[in-house]
Amino acid sequence: MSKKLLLKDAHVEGIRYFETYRKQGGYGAAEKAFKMTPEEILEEVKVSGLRGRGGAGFPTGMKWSFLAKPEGVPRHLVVNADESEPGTFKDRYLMEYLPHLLIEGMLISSFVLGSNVSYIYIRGEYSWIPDILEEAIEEAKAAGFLGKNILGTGFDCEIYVQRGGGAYICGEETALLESLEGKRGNPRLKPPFPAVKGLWERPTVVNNVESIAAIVPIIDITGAEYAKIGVGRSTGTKLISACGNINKPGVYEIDMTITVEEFIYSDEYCGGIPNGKKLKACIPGGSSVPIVPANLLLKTVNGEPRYMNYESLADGGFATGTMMGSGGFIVLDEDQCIVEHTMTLARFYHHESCGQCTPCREGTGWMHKILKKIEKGEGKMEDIDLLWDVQRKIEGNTICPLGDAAAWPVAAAIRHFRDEFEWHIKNPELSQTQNYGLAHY
Ligand code: L3W
Ligand code: SF4
Repeated sequence: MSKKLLLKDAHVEGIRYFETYRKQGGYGAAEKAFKMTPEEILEEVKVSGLRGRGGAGFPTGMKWSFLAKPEGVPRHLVVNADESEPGTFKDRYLMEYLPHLLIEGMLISSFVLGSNVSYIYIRGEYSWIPDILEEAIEEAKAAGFLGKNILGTGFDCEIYVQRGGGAYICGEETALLESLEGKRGNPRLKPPFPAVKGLWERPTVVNNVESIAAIVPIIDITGAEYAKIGVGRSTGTKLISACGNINKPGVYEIDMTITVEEFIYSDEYCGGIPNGKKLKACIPGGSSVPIVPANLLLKTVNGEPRYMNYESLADGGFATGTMMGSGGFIVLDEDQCIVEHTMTLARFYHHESCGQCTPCREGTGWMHKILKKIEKGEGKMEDIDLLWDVQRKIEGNTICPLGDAAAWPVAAAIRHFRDEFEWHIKNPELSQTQNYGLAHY
């Protein structure tokens, strides 16, 4: 059984409220941290090996150490709670059930970074969660864990919650900052990175909800102990939101040593596939990461079992591997149509493109059009090559990763499931009425 660090108290009744959270030992890590220097805490975070839980897996301690500290310029911590990646709902769970874990993590992180005013930028569609967060902030403030002169240390910290307008692109960190400044959420060119020029051109650290929540157990058990959980550079625990054709959809905390097979089939996690259906494919890290067929999902290119961690999922690179991404684990059984699925994603990315870059603005639209044509049984064989060509022209040629995120699913679908695209073209009359018994397992 995986060790629980973040969700260990998730089912304690009333854990959403300060009193219960405190009774369970809550804010103990903050009290411990305030007896340390910011440099000592930063060292713990570095030693823990924590990697960003939003998708990129960038080492958190390293990001924090990049924060510029010009004299007299305020610095900010911004929590990215704009969780909009299809298949990803683990931050929602954390904020809804354990708001104080996030606030305690923010308090410790703000202390390290020297942020007296920190923000949570939350996805607009999570309309009921800002009230939960704001209530928790008020409770923490009343108990002296936020506000002025926290625990008599002289450190001041306020946390504000900002609701997004419901645009996927505002999860990209620089678009988020633009939106937080009150502007249209268009991504900025990087560099400069937010750590140097972020919110209102001030040095800013943008971290995912789960990354900041993980600071609490790191301080509780020490960075060295946290690093012992997991394997290699995949340290600690990771939240996975599991959905699709599984018996037990939900949010699971795993320690990154379990195999993909165990995650899908064991009763502790997804509980297998309904109606005894076979596994066709899976997208393990949110819609932006490459889809992987069952045979490559259950073992690596070297024939080793594939594990639920950053390295093992990426084994083989983009040709045969995928990514841990945000941990949005989408399972597709044998009845699912890969062409339809890829078309749905293409429609999403086209709709969500901010339109600044021509390859993304135009390319996502073209990919959607071609996929729609093939899916309806109106495609030609050349359309598959055209689709491949369009996605190639997007990848690496845009301001932000949305372009890559739109291209990768299409590339992976053609690479692994070309026969399904061909089936649609060869069987126009069956195209919309029948699903596909093509074997990929
Ligand atoms: C200072 C440097 N900072 C890098 C920072 C950078 C950022 C972090 C990672 O995209 C991925 C994307 C989605 N000095 C720095 C530096 N940084 N070099 O490190 O940067 P980067 O560019 O590798 O990634 P990103 O722009 O943060 C995130 C993928 O995640 N994704 C998206 C999921 C969506 C959600 C959601 O809905 N919650 O997570 C899923 O896989 O495609 O590739 O902070 O500033 N030299
Ligand atoms: Fe906008 Fe797409 Fe360019 Fe990102 S890649 S800046 S979403 S047009």
